[in-house]
Amino acid sequence: MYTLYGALASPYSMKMRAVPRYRRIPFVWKDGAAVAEALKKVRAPVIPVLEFPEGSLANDSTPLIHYLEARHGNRSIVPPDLAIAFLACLLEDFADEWLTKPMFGYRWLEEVDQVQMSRWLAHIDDLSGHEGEWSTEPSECAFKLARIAGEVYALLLAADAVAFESGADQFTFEAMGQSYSQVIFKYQVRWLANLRARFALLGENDRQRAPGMIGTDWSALLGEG
Ligand SMILES: N[C@@H](CCC(=O)N[C@@H](CS)C(=O)NCC(=O)O)C(=O)O
Repeated sequence: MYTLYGALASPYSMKMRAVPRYRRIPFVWKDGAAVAEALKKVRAPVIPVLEFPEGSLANDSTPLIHYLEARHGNRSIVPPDLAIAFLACLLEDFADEWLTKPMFGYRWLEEVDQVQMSRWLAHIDDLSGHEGEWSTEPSECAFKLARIAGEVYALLLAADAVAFESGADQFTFEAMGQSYSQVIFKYQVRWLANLRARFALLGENDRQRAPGMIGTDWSALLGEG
């Protein structure tokens, strides 16, 4: 049996918990004091932490989701079409590493958002009863999100990587008419390399579909690597 350690207020924990629920993989959910104990057994002190049936513990939601994909076949959450799977991977990274920034404001500053977001979270929280079939085309919403990610997050990844390679401590980039600066984030440098490696693994046919699928900002950045 798996044990998942997390907290209700942690978006990464909620993302991770939704996966075994949808996939109908049995697990035990623990929060509170148990989390502090689990955090002693992993390198980066962040939640969620997954304890495997064999007893080892690991964290970082995206790789954990892929371990579960490798270990369990039913109700996979990776689309069978490789180009759509790449789009899904890109949107996940965008949500994990960029949408966390606006999330806090949009979710909690205004009362209307507090009500709306609480309802939305409750809706996707348990998809174990959901039945469906993969669509052959991503939704219009997925395309639009990929474009927004290309106009902002792709530029962050590019600026972060260039600054890291030059040995700088900080980087700055301009998007949507605004300037944004932060300290180098090595984790995102690794993710850009990971996205480029996945992009390179796509066959010729799927790579040609990429500009229409993920937008030209992304295909330029990922093709460079
Ligand atoms: N890349 C990690 C990020 C996990 C993460 O940042 N979790 C937050 C809670 S939502 C945390 O534990 N923050 C504590 C800290 O940064 O000290 C993942 O995808 O699991």
